[in-house]
Amino acid sequence: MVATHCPYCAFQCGTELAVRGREVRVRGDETFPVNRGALCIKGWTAADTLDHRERLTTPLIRDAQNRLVPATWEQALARIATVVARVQGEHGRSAVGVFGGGSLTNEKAYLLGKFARVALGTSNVDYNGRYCMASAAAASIRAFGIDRGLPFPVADIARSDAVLLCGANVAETMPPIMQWFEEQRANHGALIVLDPRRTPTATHATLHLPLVPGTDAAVANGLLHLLLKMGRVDHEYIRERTTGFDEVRAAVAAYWPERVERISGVREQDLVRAARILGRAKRPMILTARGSEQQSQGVNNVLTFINLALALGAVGRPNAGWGCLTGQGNGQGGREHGQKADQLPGYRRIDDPAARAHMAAVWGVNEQSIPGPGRSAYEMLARLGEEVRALFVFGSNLVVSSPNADEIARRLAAIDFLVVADFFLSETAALADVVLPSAQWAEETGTMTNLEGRVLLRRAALAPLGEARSDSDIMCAIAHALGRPRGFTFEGPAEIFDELRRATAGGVADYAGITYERIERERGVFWPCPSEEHPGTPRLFAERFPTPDGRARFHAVHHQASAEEPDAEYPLRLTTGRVLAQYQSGTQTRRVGRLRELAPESFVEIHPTTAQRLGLVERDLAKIETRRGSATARVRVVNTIRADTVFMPFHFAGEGSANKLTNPALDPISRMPEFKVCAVRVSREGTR
Ligand SMILES: Nc1nc2c(c(=O)[nH]1)N[C@H]1C(S)=C(S)[C@@H](COP(=O)(O)OP(=O)(O)OC[C@H]3O[C@@H](n4cnc5c(=O)[nH]c(N)nc54)[C@H](O)[C@@H]3O)O[C@H]1N2
Ligand SMILES: Nc1nc2c(c(=O)[nH]1)N[C@H]1C(S)=C(S)[C@@H](COP(=O)(O)OP(=O)(O)OC[C@H]3O[C@@H](n4cnc5c(=O)[nH]c(N)nc54)[C@H](O)[C@@H]3O)O[C@H]1N2
Ligand code: SF4
Ligand SMILES: [Mo]
Repeated sequence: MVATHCPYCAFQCGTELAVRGREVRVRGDETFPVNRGALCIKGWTAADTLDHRERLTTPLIRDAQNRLVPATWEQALARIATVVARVQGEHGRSAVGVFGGGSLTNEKAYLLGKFARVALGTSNVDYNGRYCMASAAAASIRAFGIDRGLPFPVADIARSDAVLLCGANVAETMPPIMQWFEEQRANHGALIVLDPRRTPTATHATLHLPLVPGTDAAVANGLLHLLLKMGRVDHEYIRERTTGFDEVRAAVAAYWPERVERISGVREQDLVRAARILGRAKRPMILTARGSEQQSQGVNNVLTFINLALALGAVGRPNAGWGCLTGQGNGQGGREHGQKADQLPGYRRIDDPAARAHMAAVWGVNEQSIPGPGRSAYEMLARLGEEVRALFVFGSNLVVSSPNADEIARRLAAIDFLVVADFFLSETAALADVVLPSAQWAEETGTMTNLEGRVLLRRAALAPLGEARSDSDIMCAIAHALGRPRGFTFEGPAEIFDELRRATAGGVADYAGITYERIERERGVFWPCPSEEHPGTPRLFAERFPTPDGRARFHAVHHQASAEEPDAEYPLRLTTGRVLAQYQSGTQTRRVGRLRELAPESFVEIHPTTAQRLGLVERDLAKIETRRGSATARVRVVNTIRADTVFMPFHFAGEGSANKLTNPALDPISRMPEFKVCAVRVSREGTR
């Protein structure tokens, strides 16, 4: 029995693997305190991807006939070395870009940043977390001086007496978390869900607020307006632990309930009821996820929810506060160790001279040789072929998951050289010049940091299939092939982790005191953990905030319209998201039989009155069009969605791909694309 963790989402359920030869069976680990044995269907079926017949088992190289053909590692590495040398010789070092992912272990995410800065010497490295929780991260840093998604363990949910859950459909996106909400309800706690759809999560709620997509800030400001009027804000806390409240009080004065209803569609009486529930609560908790965050106003939206939590005096109090539900398996660790364009390991800033000096010492390089900040994810992709002429991708299927995906596919096809490391020939890998076969979750060891900031150990139970190699071995082999081997020789992941510990020492996300042995013994260790004697930090902010004056900062923010509002030509709003049985761009889960049966194809959810007006019935094929592109999807007529809004999952490629439609308008601070709102028109395409 090998104790490890699920390969998918940030809940990182503890699992036990029964291994016989190459046959692996997964079951929930009842002793792991986060999921306590529960798994969702993706976790149960995770082993189906391991020896799947479509696994990549050798490198592939594009030949003269434009076909991807099997090759040896030597051939693939030689090809990479030649082309990288040429592209960098002609266009400069930053002409080679690197795109990483939040599913990489901490060791790999750390090494990817080092690979980019030290082996390639490029400033252009970023990752798919920019599409995920970057808005929450930026807001959290502004308000609290630190970004740890949940500043408390998930078990705290059970003891909060009122949770406001914003843009999160956790019943489908991390189902085992529902046990904590069920416990909360059994303790007489209330749950308010803010979502344009009555999702499976909203059906568990005391109160569902079905807002117009893109209007979270108006709702949050409206709630604070009411709480002030009801005399339910904690003035003592505000005085002692925060700054900037007066500006916020002035700003929310303009959000009286009738106006909020006009903007957001949330009925006045429901808003008042929500304010009463929160105002009465002793341990109010506000949680946000992608619904509120993936917007061109994503940072502002989160700041308004943080304002609310601060005004209630909740942040830093046990079983209360604000938190972001991080999404990807290592979405938390993936944003700490330097695969971001503006960041060095330990959540240090790349433009901070002290941070640069520290990393230069750890890496044994000259400080001047470390490049400065590069382009953020979408900005790098949107300029492919101009500034960036060659791209390495580790852990993202970006032609399916990027907004305005047709344009990104055109850009990728036009660059000089694309290298993709993956387990399967993803839609992105299919466009590559060189494809490298990566080891999967059960074939390599490494640490993951879950949504609570708890560092966990994922253990190898099998050897990599065929000639697949761990991404860290791949990065090291490329560095050697490029003739830049220094700092790219490791005995194994533990040695990379030891370097990561030194790299993060003294940083915000300090892992210096965490060891594989401690993680095993203690069932995970919460960062910051600056020394081996330090117990780790499950809860933040009890005494002070890591800001210069120790106080949390309020931010006065106004509702702003989404970048693209409906009009006569495109009269409906499109929002996008997830379903239970598929994961992300679907590379893994679309290949698992049981998941494919549950969620076989793309669809569009439409309210009955809207469907009737458009002449659409259940199972029709609808054509969905925006200013970016057009998609075709199966109609689902549901009364769980607003009549002015349609919903599509983004898990599918080809004609049904939601991202052919989405708007790449970016949040000015986090550079997060507006996946959750754009203007669409829907018409009947036919039946099938
Ligand atoms: N089954 C499954 N689970 C997953 C994943 C997966 O792909 N599949 N991915 C993982 C990852 S990486 C992530 S980031 C998480 C995401 O987890 P969630 O954030 O829970 O997932 P989403 O479905 O993207 O969005 C949540 C909800 O936001 C609502 N929403 C849309 N527009 C708005 C808006 O303007 N305001 C508000 N308040 N809500 C809005 C949608 O209707 C949707 O129900 O899930 C993780 N878990
Ligand atoms: N319209 C719309 N678009 C969205 C979203 C949305 O809500 N709506 N959500 C966004 C969010 S929150 C996210 S997180 C992104 C995610 O979208 P992507 O960045 O595409 O993430 P994945 O689909 O997880 O892609 C991971 C790819 O890497 C491979 N992979 C997984 N683990 C590893 C590994 O360890 N090593 C290597 N080499 N490969 C690996 C998988 O097989 C897969 O092909 O999508 C974003 N796109
Ligand atoms: S909730 Fe997330 S971590 Fe748990 S089994 Fe499902 S996909 Fe895996
Ligand atoms: Mo995500």
